[in-house]
Amino acid sequence: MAVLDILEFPDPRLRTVAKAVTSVTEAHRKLIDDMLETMYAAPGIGLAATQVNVHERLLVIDVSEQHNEPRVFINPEVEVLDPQLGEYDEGCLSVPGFYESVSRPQRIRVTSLDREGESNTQELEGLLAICLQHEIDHLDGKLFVDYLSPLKRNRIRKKLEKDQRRRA
Ligand code: QAP
Ligand code: CO
Repeated sequence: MAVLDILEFPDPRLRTVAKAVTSVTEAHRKLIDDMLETMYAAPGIGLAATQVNVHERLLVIDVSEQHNEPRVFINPEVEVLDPQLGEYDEGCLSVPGFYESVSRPQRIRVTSLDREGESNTQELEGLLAICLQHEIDHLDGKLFVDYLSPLKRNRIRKKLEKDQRRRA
């Protein structure tokens, strides 16, 4: 297993639209394990393949307190069950140090493949539903900062660019 490098906003590679996984292979299972290790090391509750510069429709989530309920979603397809929006203070491993309120549907149904390539349909709510939508946005090249005002987004971009220059 390995901790992978995470791309940071405003890296243009985060804007890539990921391609569907055609069949789940041993290489995907290794990527999943590395992504879980990377997420737990951060620590974070969700990580999309896009964030580690792999442009396939695959993401991992663990919202449990003990960090012992890893979930994998491959080729996720979401249906909104309740159009009622809920606000949540979101963060992102690709936007370190910033948390802002974002509104999303509260209840969703998701159909996806698991690490064995089996199809599953689940109804999700709460933080899990929010996190899944945040991670699917990554697969579509979107970030939570896209929901903020241009003023807030530019402030975040400038601060992160400065941090990145300092580290380079
Ligand atoms: C997405 O984000 C998420 O700024 C997952 O300095 C988060 O795991 C969806 C993290 C909240 C919904 C609600 C962020 C770690 C982790 C940071 C994360 C940081 C260190 C973010
Ligand atoms: Co994120």
